[in-house]
Amino acid sequence: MVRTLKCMLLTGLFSLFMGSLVAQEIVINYDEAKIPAYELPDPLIFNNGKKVANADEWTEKRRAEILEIFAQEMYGHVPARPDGQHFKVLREETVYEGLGIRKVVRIFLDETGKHWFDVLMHLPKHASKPVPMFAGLNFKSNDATLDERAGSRWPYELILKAGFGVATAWRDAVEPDGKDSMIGEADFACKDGGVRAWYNQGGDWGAISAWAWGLSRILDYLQTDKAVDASKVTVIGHSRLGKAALWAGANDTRFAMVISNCSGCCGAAISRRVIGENFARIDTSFPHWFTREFDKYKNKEANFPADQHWLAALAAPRPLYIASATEDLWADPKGEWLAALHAAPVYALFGKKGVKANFPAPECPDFSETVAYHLRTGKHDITAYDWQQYIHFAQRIYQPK
Ligand code: GTR
Repeated sequence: MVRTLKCMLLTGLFSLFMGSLVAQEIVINYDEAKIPAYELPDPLIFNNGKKVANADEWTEKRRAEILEIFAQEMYGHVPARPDGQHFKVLREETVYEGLGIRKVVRIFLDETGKHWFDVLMHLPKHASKPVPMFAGLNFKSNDATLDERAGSRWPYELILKAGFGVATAWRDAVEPDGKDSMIGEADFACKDGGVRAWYNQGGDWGAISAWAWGLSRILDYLQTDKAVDASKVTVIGHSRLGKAALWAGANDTRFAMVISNCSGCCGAAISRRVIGENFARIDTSFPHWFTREFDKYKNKEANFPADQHWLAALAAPRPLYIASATEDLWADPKGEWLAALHAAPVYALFGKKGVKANFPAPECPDFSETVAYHLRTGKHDITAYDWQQYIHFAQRIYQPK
């Protein structure tokens, strides 16, 4: 009898313990059949409930409302260009058997000379006029991209041969990708503490906003470089840096085109599908990417006042390219495509078209209109295949025959 009681007590305690474990567990769904019923919010309804009537109302009023929602509730505000910013070309050399020029430019963020990050540029050597550019951050360091070119993340020769230049800076030189990067004294802010610690004018801004800010600083430089056609700079990014590219393109309309590669949750993927990575997971693993306001949406995607097709639509009327990979279920390929699809009503205000109505098969890029999408066979990555599609798209847009 005593034994049975003891046993019951232990079982009770055990299930209580397990219960609290389960409560803390973040459930990840990969089953389309288990996606909750959801309704996508309409980007063309003003906060006051009125309908956006035309392109001017979008550009002059609604766009700013949406930008503010993402700044306030998800990423934090992106501050303006810092005073005293200036540039210095550190090195220039011919590379790839005369195909290109490699240039390293230091972006000094103020007059002290203490706060800076470096941009690695490749430009076609024999261009007869200023060239269109791709600009994006990298994960491992500028030098590492030189080794990654063969592995196709940064296929420099491919890009140069197509007549494009490409500029990149190391993500961590702008803002380290660590949870503690808000903390600490930063003398060389952009080397050690990160730009948020030094230039804390954005208030509570997450690393995604800091990276977006860094991308705009690269564009500031590109606007001064005579070899570059600054009216044709495409902001591009993969994964977390794809989130940053979308956010940079939303904030800074000087970017002429926006490319999101496998950007997933809080990038291009529709959040209300709650499939693959979700708000609770991303905000637990990477709280430093977001403003603290975002915490309240953990397990509450449907409460978020926007969804990611609104972020995609902030690229309008500029060309937008979203891409996914078949095995990248964590990033929800279908959800990324749906954001491209549902950005269409905003593009339509400008007489521009979005993607076709059917989710495309792998290796069947849908890029004949202003919003493009492709699904690549394979894993979470940015590959030469992806770059080839982006180049084709950009060639059509920038160099019409
Ligand atoms: C994952 C993260 C994603 C994505 C990815 C990446 O761990 O959950 O949101 O950004 O990292 O950046 O490679």
